[in-house]
Amino acid sequence: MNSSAYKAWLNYFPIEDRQKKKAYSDILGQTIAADKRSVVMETAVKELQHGIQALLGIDACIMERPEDGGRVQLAVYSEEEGPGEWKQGKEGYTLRYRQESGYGAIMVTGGSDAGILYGVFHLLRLVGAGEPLEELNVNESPRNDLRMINQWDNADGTIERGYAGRSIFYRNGGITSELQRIRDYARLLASAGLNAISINNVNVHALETRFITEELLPSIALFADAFREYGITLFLSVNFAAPLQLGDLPTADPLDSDVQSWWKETADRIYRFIPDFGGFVVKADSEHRPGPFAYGRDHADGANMLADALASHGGIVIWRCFVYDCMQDWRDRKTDRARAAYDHFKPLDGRFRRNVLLQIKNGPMDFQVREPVSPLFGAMKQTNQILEFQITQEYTGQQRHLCYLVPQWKQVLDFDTHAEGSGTEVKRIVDGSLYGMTFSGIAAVSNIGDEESWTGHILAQANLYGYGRLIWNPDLTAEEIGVEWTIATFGNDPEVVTGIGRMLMLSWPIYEGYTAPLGVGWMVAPNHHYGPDVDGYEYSRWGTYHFADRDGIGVNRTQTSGTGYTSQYAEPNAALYDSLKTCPDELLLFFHHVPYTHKLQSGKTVIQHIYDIHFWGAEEADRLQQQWAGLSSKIDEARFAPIAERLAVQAEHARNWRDIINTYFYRKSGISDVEGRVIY
Ligand code: GCW
Repeated sequence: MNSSAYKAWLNYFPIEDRQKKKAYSDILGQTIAADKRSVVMETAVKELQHGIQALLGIDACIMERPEDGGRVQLAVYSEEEGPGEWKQGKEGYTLRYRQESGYGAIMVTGGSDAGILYGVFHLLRLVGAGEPLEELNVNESPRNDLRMINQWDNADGTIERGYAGRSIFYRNGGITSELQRIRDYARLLASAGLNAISINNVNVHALETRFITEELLPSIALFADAFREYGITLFLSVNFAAPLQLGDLPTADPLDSDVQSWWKETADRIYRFIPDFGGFVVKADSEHRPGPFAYGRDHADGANMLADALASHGGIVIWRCFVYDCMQDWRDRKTDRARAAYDHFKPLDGRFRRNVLLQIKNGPMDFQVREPVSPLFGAMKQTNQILEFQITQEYTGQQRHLCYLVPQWKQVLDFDTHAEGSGTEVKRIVDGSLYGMTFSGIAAVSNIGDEESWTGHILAQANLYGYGRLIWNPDLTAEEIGVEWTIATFGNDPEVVTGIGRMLMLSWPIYEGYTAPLGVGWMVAPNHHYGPDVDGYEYSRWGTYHFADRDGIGVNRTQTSGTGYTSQYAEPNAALYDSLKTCPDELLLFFHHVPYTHKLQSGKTVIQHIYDIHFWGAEEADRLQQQWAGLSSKIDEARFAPIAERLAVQAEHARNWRDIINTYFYRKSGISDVEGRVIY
């Protein structure tokens, strides 16, 4: 697989400008000197050589004696021996230009071999973008320690919520031995700055429960080897009831000493095969997965037991907070799914071991196109936390629709929780700095499968890349990341860069526009979650309702007359959301039930907003298609055509969303569109 779609943002288009090419060649096209050759350093050198070859058509040679120096030098510095300005930490790096007598040289120095690998990818990205190297002076270090990807891949080869083919890891119940694709994936992830991966679905079925056995660990270890080459640590999702389900013990009670020993032996076994194994990801007592509740124990008991098994090896437990009642009665108006994570976990603050992290979804529900930020961020001051995003577009168009999610994630990271007064943004909580957490970071559900393009919709590659770049540095803007990605993926023709940039940046508002309005969410068909189906979840057990009737719509989550969810936020957010006067429009229906005639902050009524935004969204979806068509001469056919096809499908489905949603609310409310547009 060698197509432009497969290469994604590592396309490395040959430099055509002759002057630039010469300037780069003089520096990069000569000699490479690299420190001690660990696996990751080998990778860094290989990537540098590959990039130079692709960009400049030159085979740079490797110095036999690195101490003699080279035009590009890769060196690890520790804090003590490094240059004075060194503050980068283990995965950080610096890129410097140095004028030697008669020639220029580039120094890539890292806090570790992984730092150097990141530095090499950065250097190549700059060259690909045509940036000058003279005066190069870059200092980088990741803001988040753990920068993780979660695969929701199943051993049968399917991917839960996967929209880009089947698993690259498993086929027909077996673990693949085709490691090239795995290595290529590792390469993409590392080049976006990611350093950890869990390789199986959090819903751990019978086959995957056996991944921790003597029989299957050798194959799992091969994955670990492939990821290790790129500085990526491997994790497994485990089944809390494994000792029971594998037939070894009559119980999985976390306080039972046999269970504790079973997990210790299991951990010892795993580390025999994978000495740098990262640890476990656990979905317990959630959506019918087994957990400690069956034994009258709580989440701290469960997580700590696993943490103790891993502790002597330096492993960690990532315990998910996606715990709620998925057997709710829709007639019961008091239970509020949004409250669940906080209600379950907040009382346990302070009880978790140092090597446990709680993994919290960005919002209180489930990766909707718009949700408020989970109130758990900032609420648990004595507990390590990791934030969970979803790159795979389960509720955001399933990679048939364009939806660049970086702006959404950016809003989450920038959200001020006020947990310690103003300036307590989510990004400062999850990077561990605020509460001095021992482990912290960000995880996200992957959007890749075995399709040639990795992500199905080629433009959805921007989400995988953008995720990595944003969590490396949450202060980057979504626009900057979009531009960087476009240049690396399609080259730096200014028309392409602005055109695609505009499409990316508008795509989330557009998608939100023609789907679920004002923070209400859902309105999709049960099971596969592709819409529109306004009442798809209205009378079901999942706790996700909009309560639309002839008079109004929305969920009352206020303190006085609603579910009280708003009180889970610190002030002033609690009051802000609680009051109809101050609640932001985009989240109005998440927090309040209002009449269709209620006036938004924007001055429009709710019903008119619904009509307007749906007409606008569908029109803009059409325009995306036209914008893309305008770039036809500038994009290779192999990528132009499939993207055009997706955009056509999107425009058609957007019209469908528009008409169904508008018609539904017109029929419910009996209120006409003031502009008299067609509603059925
Ligand atoms: O959104 C829901 C998805 C499930 C998923 C679950 C979770 C892996 O629909 O498919 O299960 O979230 O996050 O555990």
